[in-house]
Amino acid sequence: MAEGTRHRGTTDPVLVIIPTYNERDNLTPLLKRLHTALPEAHALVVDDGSPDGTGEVADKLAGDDDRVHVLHRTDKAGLGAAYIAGFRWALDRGYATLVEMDADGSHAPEDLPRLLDALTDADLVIGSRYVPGGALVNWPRKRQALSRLANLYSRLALGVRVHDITAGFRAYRHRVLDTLALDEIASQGYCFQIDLTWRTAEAGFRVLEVPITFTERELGESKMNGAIIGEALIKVAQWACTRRRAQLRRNPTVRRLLRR
Ligand SMILES: Nc1nc2c(ncn2[C@@H]2O[C@H](COP(=O)(O)OP(=O)(O)OP(=O)(O)O)[C@@H](O)[C@H]2O)c(=O)[nH]1
Ligand SMILES: [Mg+2]
Repeated sequence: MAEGTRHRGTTDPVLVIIPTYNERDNLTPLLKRLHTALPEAHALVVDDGSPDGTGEVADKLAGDDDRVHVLHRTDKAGLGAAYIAGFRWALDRGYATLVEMDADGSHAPEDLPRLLDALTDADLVIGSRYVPGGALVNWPRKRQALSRLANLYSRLALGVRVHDITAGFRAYRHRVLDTLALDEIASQGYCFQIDLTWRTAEAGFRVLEVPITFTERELGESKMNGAIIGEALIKVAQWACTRRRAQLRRNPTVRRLLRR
């Protein structure tokens, strides 16, 4: 790995994975901001054959800058599948820190140095909207309510003490993603973030949240839809049942009853 991709000693080298679907107008300014904030980081754009030509914009950026890489996939297969492909790409190449960041400008690259600094004491750092200091800018009330509800539901169902479990701005240490069974992860939408947080916490890794300012996209369209919400509702309920069953099996009274 080139020395040039390193960041402050402990968590380097860094790869920022950016999934894209129809983000043509957002990509160039975002990468510019990223490399102003973190000149040494590499970026991997994972594009699912965007009809608007995002993939070609990414190729052009990669041609002009060695720090930019592109992974082309043929069909729109969801955010989760794009990230899994990006994680595998990064693990194969030995990046020590893997960052998730949306392409729509909601996640400010300027917040990344703080996330990476916090990773010195953690295995997963989540850029959180819902810890003191976190903020939302221009996000419609309905979306805020949905996000808050999804977080409350997931926290109660899964018992994970994370305030922004659906957040998509995160930094993982290599060892976390190398340990988790990526093959088993089939979540698509923001449920993917819940899925990974839960697995990371269950595996005993240290999860920290740092406040970020989340800004509603100015260009392009959201890919959020009813199917993504439905997926999260059903999957979280299933994981909650699995967790409860495991807790019961560990309970001495239940174990005695089962042995009879
Ligand atoms: N490669 C790939 N990227 C995707 C897919 N769906 C969404 N994305 C990207 O994932 C990121 C987050 O998607 P958004 O549409 O902003 O959805 P969101 O952030 O959950 O919802 P909003 O808050 O409404 O923006 C963006 O960079 C999208 O371009 C997909 O199927 N494949
Ligand atoms: Mg978004």
